Amino acid sequence: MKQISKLFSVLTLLAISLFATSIHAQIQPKSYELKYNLPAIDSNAGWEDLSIPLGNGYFGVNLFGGVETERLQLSEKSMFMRDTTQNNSSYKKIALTNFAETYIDFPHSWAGVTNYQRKLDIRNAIAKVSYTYEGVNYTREIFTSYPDKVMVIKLSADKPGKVSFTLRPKQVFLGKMRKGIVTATDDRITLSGVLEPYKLDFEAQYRVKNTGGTMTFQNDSRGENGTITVQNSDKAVIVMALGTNYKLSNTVMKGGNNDSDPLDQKLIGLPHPHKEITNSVDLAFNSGYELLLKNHIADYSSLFSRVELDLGEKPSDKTTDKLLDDYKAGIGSTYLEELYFQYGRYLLIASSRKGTLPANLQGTWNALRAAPWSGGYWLNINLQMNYFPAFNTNLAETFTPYLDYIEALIPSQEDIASDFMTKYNPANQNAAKGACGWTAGTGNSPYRGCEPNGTSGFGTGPFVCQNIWEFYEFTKDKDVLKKIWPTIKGSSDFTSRIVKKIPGFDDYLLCSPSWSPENQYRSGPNAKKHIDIPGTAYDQQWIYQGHINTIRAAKLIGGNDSIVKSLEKQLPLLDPVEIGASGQIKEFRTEKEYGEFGDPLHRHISQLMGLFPGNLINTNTPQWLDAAKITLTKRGDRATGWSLAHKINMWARVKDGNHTYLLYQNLLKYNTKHNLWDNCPPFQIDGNFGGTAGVAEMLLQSHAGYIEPLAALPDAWKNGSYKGLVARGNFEISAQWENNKILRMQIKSNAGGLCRVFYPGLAKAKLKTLDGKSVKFKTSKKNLISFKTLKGAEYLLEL
Ligand code: FUC
Repeated sequence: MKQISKLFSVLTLLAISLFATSIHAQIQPKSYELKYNLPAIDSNAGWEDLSIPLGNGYFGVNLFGGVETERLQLSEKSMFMRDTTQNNSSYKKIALTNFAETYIDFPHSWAGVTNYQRKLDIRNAIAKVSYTYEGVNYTREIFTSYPDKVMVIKLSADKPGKVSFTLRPKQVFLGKMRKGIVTATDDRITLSGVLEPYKLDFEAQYRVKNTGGTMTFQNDSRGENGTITVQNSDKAVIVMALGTNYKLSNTVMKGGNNDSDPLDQKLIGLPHPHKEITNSVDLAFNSGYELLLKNHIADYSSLFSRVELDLGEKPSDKTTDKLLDDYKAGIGSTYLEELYFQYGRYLLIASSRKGTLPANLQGTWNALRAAPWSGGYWLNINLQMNYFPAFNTNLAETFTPYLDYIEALIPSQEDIASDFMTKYNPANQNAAKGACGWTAGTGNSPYRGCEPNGTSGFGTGPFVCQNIWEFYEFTKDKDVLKKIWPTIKGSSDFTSRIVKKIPGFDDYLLCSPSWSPENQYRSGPNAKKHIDIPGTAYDQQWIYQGHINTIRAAKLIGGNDSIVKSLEKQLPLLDPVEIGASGQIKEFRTEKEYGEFGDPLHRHISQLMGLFPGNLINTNTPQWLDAAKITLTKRGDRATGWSLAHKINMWARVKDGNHTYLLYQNLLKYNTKHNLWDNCPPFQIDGNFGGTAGVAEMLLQSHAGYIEPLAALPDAWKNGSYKGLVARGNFEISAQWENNKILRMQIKSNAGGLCRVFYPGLAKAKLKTLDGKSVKFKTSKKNLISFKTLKGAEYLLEL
């Protein structure tokens, strides 16, 4: 017996030493939690700073964790209502509004509570509130499930008969623009109503199951405020489903672009969500808590657990608010830096899933009558930034809502494109109305597109397409390529027609009118003077980048599309990057010294779009890369949340790890709320997503034709490892490093094909398959190696 067990341990050791070569086996999944020892204050400021966000793509929930009353505030991305309390800027007139509130009243009092904890487990997307009151330990568990389309709440106590509460959903902001009621029957509460002007029908249904004790329902005399009361139960489970009659389509995106347009009632005739919601809530009710939880964890963790990052510290014991405040005071925490990175991935999964609308300016979360900037789809950078981490942090599935949305938007934008052609370049129109491709502008919503203008001009379409093209670059999926082709082709079709020669600007083909987003006003004595200079860097770089992407796509599609020739002919005339007298990349064509026009510290860094998210400016264009660094330095290290996030990605692309890290620290220190939400200010989700993408960009780059691990590693991240980041070509990369140098890399080839990797010392590395067979590679330039991969195979590089 003894001998057998000895043999067994020898075999185990052998197995460990064989498989120890896999980096994955060595990275222990760490616990990531937001945690607090207080409820969030019940106010708008408390919502923004300390509530815990949950979401399943379809809807969002913010948990406050009160002891007397729990507040679970609900959001849904199509809940647009006219805000009659605002009369200024148009973006505030029809805006995303709070879906409703869910209150749960308990016979408890904060004064008698001990051991209070409120947390969000990011690894499983489950929130928990627990405390002791009069000798009983109470627990609430809450999650939102994508597969079952419901919110699930479990209320329990460690002594029998102690669970008592009243469930009290509530309509908010009722008035001329919002009608609605809440009614209860048996174990069900229905909250329903309609919003103006679009005639949006909305509904939520709750069902309650108690174990032991009693359950009763109540309605007020007007039948408008139904509640359910559970008394002396052992535990209870509440399930809730919600939805609206909104359906994303070309028709819904057309018309109604002017606030008094009768087409504003555009949802009339679409089926009421009642049936679907009844179905979801009843199915969930019958499934029971355990099965719902199992489905949820299986679904969520299949996405979340693909990526791990370990920078050396154990999970902190501090509450998240304390951890952040200490960080602001200069007490570093690589755990917080990991947490913020992983939280961005959590938020993307929570706000963008197949079949839902894309993540909006606040992801999906909004407690206000009218969300700031309408809670819409802002295309001068914000929506694009939401999806910066979709591919490199291994969440490509979250991208489909973006693509669906842009596809629905295009028909109305085709008409706009024709109008602009007639107005600005009729000589080149050459096509019927609606057949000149498409163009985009800044302020879009689930209900309408918009025209290009000074906040974002003709470069916006190709900017939108950059994410779309990367969907293919990162997945190498031929079906994706076929699907995205008409969209990227349509964008280049328009931009190739709109550019023209302008007297006094040599033979170049320039965009005119042309704007540098939001930075069109001269600062200083001539403040507010409009700048009207053709061919801004923003437009020229995006048009150039769009042409390159479309040409590459066309060649892969195999068709001999006539557009390719004309795009290729235009490329040398687009002159996308010009270097000025300060060594900077010029933002405006007639600019000499840096900052001559516009605000030199402006949050939009439009002249560097070709650096990130574009890839025109890279190590193969060293002069441009140097000029990009000069420009970044001049733009400064402080800005709005999303702007800092953009700078993080750009500093990573100029390969300055320590400066990138400084910007990442600034984002955490100056533009982050205690629930780790990005604070533009106000709260905007784009900074979270851009920050997460930036960390990935520090650890892995692949935009210059090869994979470069730790391309911008800061000294502060001396030792570490990561698993599962994705490089273009669909290579999943893991790496381990010590003293800022890579020891080993693991490469999983998801699509086959040639793999090119650059890293100092790589020419001398050993390459083998995961099961130990050595593999030959070619060294083309110093330390740039390449080898053929088999689809599905994994490789190890040891330095
Ligand atoms: C762009 C930015 C603003 C803000 C808005 C939602 O217009 O310039 O800073 O983020 O989007």
